[in-house]
Amino acid sequence: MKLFGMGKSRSFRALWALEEAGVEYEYIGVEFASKADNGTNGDMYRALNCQGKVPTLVDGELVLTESGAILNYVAAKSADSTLIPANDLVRRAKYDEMMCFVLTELEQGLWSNGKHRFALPEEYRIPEMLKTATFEFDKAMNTLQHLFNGEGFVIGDEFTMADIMLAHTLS
Ligand SMILES: N[C@@H](CCC(=O)N[C@@H](CS)C(=O)NCC(=O)O)C(=O)O
Repeated sequence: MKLFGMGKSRSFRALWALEEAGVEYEYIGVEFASKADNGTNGDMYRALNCQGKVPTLVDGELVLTESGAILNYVAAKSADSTLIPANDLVRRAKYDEMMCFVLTELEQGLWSNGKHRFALPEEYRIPEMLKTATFEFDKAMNTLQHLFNGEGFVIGDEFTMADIMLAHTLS
């Protein structure tokens, strides 16, 4: 497997997942917004990921974008079958709930904050969005406390990819 990523970004959660899974992989660092051979705007990378975002995982013919999908795929490839609940329907449902919650609710306020502080081209940044983003993040953090009390692991007493998703997002 090959993971294309960049330092402090969502690719770190995919890198962490590969390490936990104990699978063989090669990490290929890319450079944001560059048209160079290793750049996210270069032809090679755009052919893999049309948005020029990270992470991207390549496994043979499979090209996978979206960090949540990558975590689930890597867990399924691992010899360690505990990284994603497989046989217990209730644990799997709670796992999916946390993955979806982090990606759609918790990340939203954080990402809006990042986008309007540095990620978007300056002409699209709206300073007033920061107040809204903080409001939304606080709401999501309140909900998180109902989903997970912070003790042990996110899903019962075993470490899963949901721990990576939540810990990486909060960090
Ligand atoms: N939903 C995607 C988001 C990926 C994403 O936005 N990655 C950021 C880095 S954390 C990126 O590549 N941004 C570059 C850009 O927006 O052009 C995922 O979870 O993988």
